Amino acid sequence: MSEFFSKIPKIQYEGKQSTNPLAFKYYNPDEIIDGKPMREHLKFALSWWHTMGGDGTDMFGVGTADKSWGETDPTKRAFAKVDAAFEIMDKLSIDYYCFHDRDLSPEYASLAESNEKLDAVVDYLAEKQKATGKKLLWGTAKCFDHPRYMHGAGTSPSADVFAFAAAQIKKAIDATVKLGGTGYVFWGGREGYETLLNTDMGLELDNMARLMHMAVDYGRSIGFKGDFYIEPKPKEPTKHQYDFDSATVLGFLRKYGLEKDFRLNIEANHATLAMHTFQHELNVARTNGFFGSIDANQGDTLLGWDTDQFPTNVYDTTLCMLEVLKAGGFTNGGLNFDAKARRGSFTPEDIFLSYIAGMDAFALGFLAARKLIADGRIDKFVADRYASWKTGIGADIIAGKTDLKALSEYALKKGEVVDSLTSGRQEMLESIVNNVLFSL
Ligand code: XLS
Ligand code: CA
Ligand code: CA
Repeated sequence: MSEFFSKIPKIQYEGKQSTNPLAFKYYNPDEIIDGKPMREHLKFALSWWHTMGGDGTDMFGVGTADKSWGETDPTKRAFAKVDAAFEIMDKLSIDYYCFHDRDLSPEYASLAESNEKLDAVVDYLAEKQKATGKKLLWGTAKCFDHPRYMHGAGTSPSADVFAFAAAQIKKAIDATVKLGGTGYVFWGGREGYETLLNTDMGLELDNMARLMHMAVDYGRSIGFKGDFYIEPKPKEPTKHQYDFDSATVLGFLRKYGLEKDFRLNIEANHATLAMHTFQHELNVARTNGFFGSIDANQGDTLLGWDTDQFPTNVYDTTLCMLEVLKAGGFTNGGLNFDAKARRGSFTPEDIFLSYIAGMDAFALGFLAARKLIADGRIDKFVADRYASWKTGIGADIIAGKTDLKALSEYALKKGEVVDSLTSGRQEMLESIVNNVLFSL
C-alpha cells in the first residue's frame, strides 16, 4: 500500500507556543483530563463524503481538489479511498469516521450490484479497523442524490421509491452493524417540500415515521445497540425540511413513539440556517434528554446556505463543549467534522491544515468550557437567579401544592412584586466568558 501523503508527517502536539502549521497547539490526544485522554472526551470523526469525495465542485465550477486517489476506475478508487482515509486518521490522531453508503462505494447499474460492491468495501474497512483500532462512529444511507429521490425518499409520493429507500437503508444498517458503528443517522435530505400545492404533508410525515420504525425494528433484530439519530436542518435542498430544528424533531419523535431509540445529531451550520445558535440547538436536545452526537462545522451568518466550514470560532466551540459536558460527555456520539476546506484551499496539505484548525478549536473549546465550569461564576449566577423556586411559594408550585385560586390569593396579599426583581447581568456574564477564555 502506497502512502498518499508522503510529505505530511504524523501531526504532533507541540503546544500553544508552536508556530508549526502542521502541529496541534491545543489538541493533545493522549493527555489525561478528568481520568480519560482528550481523544476520548472529543471523539473526533472524519466525514467520508467531504474529506474523501468532496473536490470543491459547486454550481459555478468543477472541482479544484484531486480526490481521485490515483484511480480512474470507481471500484478501485473505493478501496484507495479507504487506504487514504486511514492514513489521514492515523496522521491526525482521529479515532472515528462516518459515512453514507454511496461515499464508500458508488451506485452501480442495479441495486444488487451496488450492494455486492458495497459489501466488498465494508469487508475491507473491517480489516483496516481491526489492524488500526479505528472505529465507525455512525453510518447512513444517501437517499437524496439519485434522481429517483427527487420528491423525497421516505416522504416520496411513490411507494416504489419508499421501498427502494428502505432497501438502501437496510443495507446501510447492515454495514453499520458489521463495522461496529454506535450510531445510525437519518438526515432528511429531500424529506420536505417545495410547495404545499402538490404535497400531502400529513401522509408524508406518517410515512417518514413508518420508515424509521422499520429501521429500528430491523436494526434491533440484527443486534444494533447504538443510537438512531435524526439530524435537524430547516432548509436546503428542499425549501422546507420536515426536520426543521431540534424542537420540531422532538415533537415528531414523541408523536410517533420513536423517542426511545432516537437521539439528535446536531450540526452547527444547520442551527445557523434555522436562525438559532448552535448552543440553543444543543441545549434543547440536552434538557429534553435527547443529546446524541454532533456534526462539527460552522456556517457563515452572512450567508443563507450550508457552507460546512471547518469550525474555528472558539466562542462557539466553548459554548458547544459546555453543553456536551453538562450532558455528561459523549456516549455513543462524537464530534464528526461534517466540514470541507474552502474551494480555494485545494492542496492535499489543506486537508490536514483544516482538520488541525477544527480539532484545535474544539480542544480549546473543551478546555475553556471546563474552566467556565470550574470558575463557577456563571453557574452560581444562574442558580441564584432561580432561587425563588427553591423555597416558599416557588417550591410549593413545583411540588404541585398550589392552584390558580391559591396563587391569586397569594398575589393579592403580596401586592406589587416588580421591586423584587434582580438584573439579568448579560454583559457581566459575557465579560466573564471573555475573562475565562482569554486567561487560558
Ligand atoms: C447535509 C447533512 C448531511 C448529513 C448526513 O447538510 O449535513 O451531510 O450529515 O447525511
Ligand atoms: Ca451533517
Ligand atoms: Ca451541513
